[in-house]
This record gives sequence, C-alpha cells and structure tokens, in this order.
Amino acid sequence: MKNIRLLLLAPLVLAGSVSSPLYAAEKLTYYCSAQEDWCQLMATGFEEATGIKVNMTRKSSGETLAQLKAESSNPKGDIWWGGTGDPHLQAAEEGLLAAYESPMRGEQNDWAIKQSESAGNQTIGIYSGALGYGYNEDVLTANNLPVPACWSDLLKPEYKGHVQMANPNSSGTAYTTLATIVQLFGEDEGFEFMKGLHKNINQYTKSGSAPIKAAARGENTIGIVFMHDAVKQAASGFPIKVVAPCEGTGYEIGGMSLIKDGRNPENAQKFYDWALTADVQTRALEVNAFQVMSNKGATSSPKAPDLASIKLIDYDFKKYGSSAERKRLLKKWDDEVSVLPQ
Ligand code: S7P
Repeated sequence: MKNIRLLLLAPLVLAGSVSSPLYAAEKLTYYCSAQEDWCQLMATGFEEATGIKVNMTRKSSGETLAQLKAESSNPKGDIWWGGTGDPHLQAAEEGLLAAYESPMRGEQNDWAIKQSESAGNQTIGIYSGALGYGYNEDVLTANNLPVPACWSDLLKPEYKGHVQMANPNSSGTAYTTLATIVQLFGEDEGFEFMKGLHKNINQYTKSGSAPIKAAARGENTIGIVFMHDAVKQAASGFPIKVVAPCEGTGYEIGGMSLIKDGRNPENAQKFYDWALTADVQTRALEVNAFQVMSNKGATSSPKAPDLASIKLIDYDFKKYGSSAERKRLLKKWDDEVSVLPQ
C-alpha cells in the first residue's frame, strides 16, 4: 500500500508541485548592473541573510535593458539592481517593470523617492554619483601631457588616442556622458563636442568603468567615468587622479526595479526591502563603492566624492530617461558621431 502511495506521488514530486522545503528551493534571478564585485557581494549577502538561492547575471545598464525587452514575453529575471537610472526609467515607461512601495521608503533620501514617484513607483533610486573623468598621472607625465581640468580640455589635439569612454548604447555611464554634454552645452554644440571628442578616443568600451580600469593598468591615459569609479581605482593604489570638470557635470541616480511577471515576486520584494537597509548599503564600502547611498542612515567614506562641492547640472531625469529621447539621442550619436573617421 505504502509503495502504491509513493508511486502515485512521484509525478507530483517530479513536477515540483509538492511544497516541501526539499523540493521547493527558494530562489531569485537577479540582474545586476553595478560593478561585478559589488554585484557579487549583494548576491552572497542576500543568500546568507535569507537562505534564498541567488542566480546572478551581471551586464551593463543598456545591455540589461535590452535583455528585459528581449525576454518581455517570457520574463526570466526577478529583480534588476544597480546601473544608471535612465534605462530603469525607460524600462518603466515601456511596461517592463512592476510597481512596488517598500516599507523601507521612509528611510530613503528625497531624491530616491522622487525618482520612484516619477515612474509610478516602478523603480527607485539606490545611490547617486557625479560624472567626471580620471587620468593616470604616470602615463600623463610619461607622455608630456598637460593636466586636464575641464570637458573642453579633452578636445585638445595633444590628447589624441589618450581618451577612452564606453559606448552609450551598452553603457549607462556613457549615456549619462552624452546626456550631460547635451544638457551642459545645448544639443548642437553638445554634438559638436562629441564629434571633437571622437577624434581623441582610442576605444569605445562595452562597460562604463572599463576606461578607468584600463587607465589604472597603464593601458589608457584618461577615462570618462563616474568619479566614484575613478576614486575606487585610486583607493586600490593605482596612480589615478580624479577630475570634476570645470564647466560642471551631470550625475546619476542608480536604480533598482522589480521585473514585471518575474517568477519569484515575493523573493524579489524581500531583496528589494533588504537592499534599501542602511546596513546593507554601508557594505558598499567593503568593495570600495563610493556612491552616495539612498538610505539616510548608510555610512559614507571620506574618500567619496563630495557632491556638495561639485558643480552639478540640474540633470533632467524625466526627459533623458524617457524612451523616445534616449532612443533619439543614441541614434543620433550612432549616425553622426560613431561613424566619423578618427
Ligand atoms: O557601480 C559602479 C557604476 O559605475 O556602475 C554602474 C554603471 O552603469 C554600470 O556600468 P555601465 O556604465 O557599463 O552600464 C553605475 O550605475 C554605477 O555607479
């Protein structure tokens, strides 16, 4: 009799419909667009805190947005954590995300909540950081190059082949650069700037922080990146100097979003709430991530760029995170800048 019962139960067990902890392993599919080491720290931290098994994929911000679109008829991801806010906002507008109001909202800075409200609570700000660039002091000296201080310096002919940035299609950092330049100088002058810069670019990388990692290794001179990513290299002992461009600069509000129709919505909400706590955000310092965190109680490092002392533009997240504007600017950059000879 017992054997017959077991035989009857077998197909149910194989189909995963018996809710025993042995068969129903708790899991979360996590897409991450921050630095690899920070992504890993968040994955293992969440597994340790909850016992939920995390399956992580790390991709740049624009690439993750492309993945969400490609998977939209059969979503595989549960949560998207990190990366610049613009593609999160675009994903919200395109109906790829789920709205959520975390009980942790009361502990967040106003800018994080404002970002959330602007997208019907389908995303939230989790950190902020200013754009700028960094240079390798040794390589600069070895090449007898002047110390750059402004965006306009990067157009000087002596820097030909010495500047690197990412491709704005794949990288949130590089899209922030394009949108910043357009907002700082106006669209016509901004595109003239991008064309002038193109002459000095040695490579457009896929990932936003790659240019400063290459500079740290001595394989590049100047990398256009978020200032905190340059500070990270300096804090790791590389001869990197960080520049807040004299004309002023843009900034990011890094995002976190629940993916619409994800397969593990409860676990995704658990991750979301956990990631907004002060303790978890303070752990960013363990991997030299020097962004300003969204939780007002998170500890920051004295090494972090002081946003209050940087001339920041009033970055229009609504406009530059909109699907139409982001697509338009990227197409214009593809058609008018990337195709030019160098
Ligand atoms: O965590 C560092 C950081 O710069 O990475 C994110 C960035 O968007 C990821 O790289 P991509 O530029 O390649 O998309 C930023 O949000 C974040 O500050």
